[in-house]
Amino acid sequence: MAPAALGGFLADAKILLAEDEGALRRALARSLAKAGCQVTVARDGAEAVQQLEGGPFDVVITDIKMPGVDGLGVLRSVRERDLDVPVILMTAAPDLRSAMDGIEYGAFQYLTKPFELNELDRIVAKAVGLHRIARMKRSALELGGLGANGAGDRAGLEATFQRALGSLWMAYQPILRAQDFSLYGYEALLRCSEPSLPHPGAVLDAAERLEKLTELGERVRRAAAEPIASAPERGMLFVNLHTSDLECPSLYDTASPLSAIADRVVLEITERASILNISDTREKVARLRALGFRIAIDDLGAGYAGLTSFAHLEPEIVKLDMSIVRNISREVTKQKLVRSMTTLCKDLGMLVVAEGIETPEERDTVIALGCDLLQGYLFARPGRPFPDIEL
Ligand code: G
Ligand code: MN
Repeated sequence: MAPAALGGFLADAKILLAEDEGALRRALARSLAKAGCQVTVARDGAEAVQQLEGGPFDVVITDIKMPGVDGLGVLRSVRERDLDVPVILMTAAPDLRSAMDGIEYGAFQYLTKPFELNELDRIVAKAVGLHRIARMKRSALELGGLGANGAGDRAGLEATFQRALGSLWMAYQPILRAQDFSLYGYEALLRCSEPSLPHPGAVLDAAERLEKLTELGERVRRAAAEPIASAPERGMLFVNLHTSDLECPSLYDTASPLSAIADRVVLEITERASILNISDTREKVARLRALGFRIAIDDLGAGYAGLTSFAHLEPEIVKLDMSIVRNISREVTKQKLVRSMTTLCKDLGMLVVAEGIETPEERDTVIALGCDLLQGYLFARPGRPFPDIEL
């Protein structure tokens, strides 16, 4: 029996038990039922995955080695449905590799066979208790307005990220010429309808944690290029790169969808992440130019100080971060800064974009200060291809 304090957790706890070995399955099920649990049994992994439909469960207990879908497969399926339910893995032959996988994927605990039935009761009771805490934590986050905040473990994060990829789409935001408000082009912006990854930064963070930035970057570049053929006017396409995309061979592939329209594409490289850890930046950027791409520095004023990004990228276009544009009509320091930037950029043959323009005052000030291109909610919010400009 579990200690008295924990024993209460077992009463009516809903348990899914997956074990292909009949005698052991029956013994475990009997013992858990005796402790008050409601036990659903599965004779293998595939059956366990089916049984998940009848959930939710408080705890899932699964053997690791089973024919067909194994214990880690069960764990992944569990995480596609429930970010928090504890999964206990059982194994006769503990090997470090599968143990590490299991823990990384969010297994709650390992049980090495043979184990005492009391031991199982104790661990299951603890799992039920901690599951309740995890659910409360999630509600607290939601109440605090922080959102469900995704999964706490790798299997959950993978499921979340796959849903994000599945629902990925590109929003487009017009960029206008300051001189006559005509359309210069569109910036393609990553969007998805996965609620726990509510903004592009969250999708990128998830990709980074899963080491899937390359996959995400390729998806974004392909998706960004797609509707351009049907754009109402022949404009430029601005595409955001993550600095790590510079290491991705497909970026330099002459046959990629983006390369096919390279003479209309501006690749934006953000100031927010350092390019110092990218090797041979100059050479890479030269290869991109040889393909026909133009380069922009994005979010200038929000990231690193110093010359590195300018010196390494020698951009054709500079995008001022919206934090500099905000309230610029009332802040003299910002005005001076932008004036110096536009003067300098003009001398160097670079165009300056003012991003995030929200008010007529901001618009008029950045135009007076010499910005060449304009972007922001005042003209158009990012939307499905292709939003109209409101003047
Ligand atoms: O980092 P980058 O500059 O690529 O990001 C642009 C982001 O800013 C997009 O997510 C876009 O939706 C958002 N954005 C675009 N225009 C405006 C604006 O006028 N105001 C604000 N607050 N955000 C904007
Ligand atoms: Mn950008």
